[in-house]
Amino acid sequence: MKHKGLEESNIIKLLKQKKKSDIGFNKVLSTMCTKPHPIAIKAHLMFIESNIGDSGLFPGTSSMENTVITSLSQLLNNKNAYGYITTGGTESNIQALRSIKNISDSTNPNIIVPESAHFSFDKISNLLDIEIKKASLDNSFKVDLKSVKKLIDHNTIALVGIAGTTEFGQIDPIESLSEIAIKNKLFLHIDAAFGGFVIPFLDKKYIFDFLVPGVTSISLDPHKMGFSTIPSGVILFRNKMFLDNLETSTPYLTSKSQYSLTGTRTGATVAATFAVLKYLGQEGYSKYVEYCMYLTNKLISGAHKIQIYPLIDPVMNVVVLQVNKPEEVRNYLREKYGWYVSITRNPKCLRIILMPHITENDVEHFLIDLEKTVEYLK
Ligand code: 0PR
Repeated sequence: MKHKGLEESNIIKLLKQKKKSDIGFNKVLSTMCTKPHPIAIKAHLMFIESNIGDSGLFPGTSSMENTVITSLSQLLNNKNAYGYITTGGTESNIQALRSIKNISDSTNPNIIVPESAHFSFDKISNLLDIEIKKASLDNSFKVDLKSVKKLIDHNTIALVGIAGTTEFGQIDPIESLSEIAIKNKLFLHIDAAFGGFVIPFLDKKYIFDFLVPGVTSISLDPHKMGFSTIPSGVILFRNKMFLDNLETSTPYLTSKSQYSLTGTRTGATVAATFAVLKYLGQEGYSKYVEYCMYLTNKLISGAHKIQIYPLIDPVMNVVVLQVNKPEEVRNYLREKYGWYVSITRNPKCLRIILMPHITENDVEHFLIDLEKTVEYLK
């Protein structure tokens, strides 16, 4: 740090320069985030200094958090769910498993997650000292129930199901996982970080939430398909016991205890999430999901025309395309045409997320560039 500070205009100039080299969202088909809704940005800025880590100083912000938790609990079919606004899917998953570990009395606990689980579960293994057993997938890239059953032993404390897998956008068979969990007296955490703001608004109905009796917790992220600002996630628990098991006393704060992972906790994303939920309502979210699914279907039918086929019929706005030399295709698309796509791990395919910042025109141009790329790399 220099001894003397700079003038504001110089700082703004610097910031503009830095912002210019960020890619942002233009031609970005690899991200599960999108531009926050303008109302979320407004709310975020209004509450930029709010810290609900010391919630007694910010009762207004705190009441917005309660409203968000109640609204999302209702959306996921449990009027009595408990939870809080986290920094995203990783924190939500950590907290769900931390609570489960605290409740269970195993000295050497393990959990069973699908092979398709997000890498946040590898962090959980390391942080919480829980063994992570990975169940294989079936040919539609859902978790294979036989594999799950085989992995259960007397140290297993929980199963994890994914509603909207990071790579395939697939939904695990949550009702069957619930039956296995109940039969074996295991907790069942659902990672709906991506799918939580998609599945309830799809035309086709999938049962993945608290309606399923064995489901004990669900993560869903307002900063993905929820149009809120980063960092906002939500963890919901079926009942209060789970939250109680995360409680830490905070003797010198305005509140007696905390159950969040972080201490100081921004209220800005709480306000942003509150505002965008109020603004869009279920109707607004349904329209966005309908738009993303329209783009998804447009991409799939365009791909068919150039003899490129999806690995699975897309369930949500995640498309996995089978191409030869996927890494080279990805690199060429970026270097030659400026498109950002990613690659799935197993099998290696192109992964494309049709987020609301993508336009119809983008999809058309992408298909043209994809055809030229595949032709060039033949
Ligand atoms: N669970 C699932 C199913 C996820 O897809 C993700 C993130 C997480 C948990 C973790 O959420 P946080 O990253 O909020 O902690 N999925 C995306 C991914 O890893 C996140 C992402 C978003 C990555 C934007 C890149 C990007 O540009 O692919």
